[in-house]
Amino acid sequence: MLTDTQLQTYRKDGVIVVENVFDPAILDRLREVIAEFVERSKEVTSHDDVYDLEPSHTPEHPHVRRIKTPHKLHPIFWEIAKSAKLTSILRSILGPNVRLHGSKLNMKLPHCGAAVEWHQDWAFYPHTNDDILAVGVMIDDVEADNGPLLALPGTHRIDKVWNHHQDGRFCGAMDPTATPDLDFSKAAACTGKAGSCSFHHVRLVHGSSKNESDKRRHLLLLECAAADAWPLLRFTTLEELDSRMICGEPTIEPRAEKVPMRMPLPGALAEGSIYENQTALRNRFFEAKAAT
Ligand SMILES: O=C(O)CCC(=O)C(=O)O
Repeated sequence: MLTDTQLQTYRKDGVIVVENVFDPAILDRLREVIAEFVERSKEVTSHDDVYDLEPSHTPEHPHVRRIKTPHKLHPIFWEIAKSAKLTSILRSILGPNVRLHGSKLNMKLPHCGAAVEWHQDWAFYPHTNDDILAVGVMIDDVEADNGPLLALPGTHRIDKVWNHHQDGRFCGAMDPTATPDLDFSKAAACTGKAGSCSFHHVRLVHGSSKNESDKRRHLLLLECAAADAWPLLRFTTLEELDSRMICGEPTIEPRAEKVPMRMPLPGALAEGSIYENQTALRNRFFEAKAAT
């Protein structure tokens, strides 16, 4: 359970970090599972349904940038999503009925972990209401220099979806030169010991810098929605939707709220992952920043 103060902070800032959600034993098991995935990536030479690869990836030096939808690939990810401590926090924020929207494991190796440009998750997956958040399970200690998630507090309360298009197509990122209403210097880093979790609102503006350090940073992102938030896109079947319930009961009565929306259509030139989508972005914040 969250304290009232933590809940108020989440409502005001749209982001909180909670320590000690997962114990060392499950993190060790998770690291072993990840190591097996990395071992198998040696057979892979280009992005596929499981792996998003760093440009430097080779069979000798496997550099995996992301494991896609890990909840579809190994039961440990459901064990984590449904763990008692995590579900009690999710219930405090989203109510009793919570569905997994999606998952991804972002992997930043020492000196080669890629940046993610500023964006709102909401721009990727609009729903009938915005009681949705992403949990960031810190598999390694996350510090200021190994590429933490960076969040702009309070931006989830601004009644707007920023433009994530370029040249008429979705590109999964905001042009930092076209956002005079945002002060990126106010970004807060979500840091914490391994086993801590960050929780960020689906409309919060956030990004992530490169890992310039010699420490690894693996972050498991679990996208969680109130069960009555129904996706406006990529809907498959009721059975599939209901199979992703984390806790509580599913519903066929979506709750429609007056929320700003902008569809991620037409789709990105490079599909597959946010890293691929964002390759189209001309004005880059993190690369430009690294170059100065
Ligand atoms: O890896 C991170 O720090 C977060 C990246 C992110 O926001 C995303 O993958 O949507």
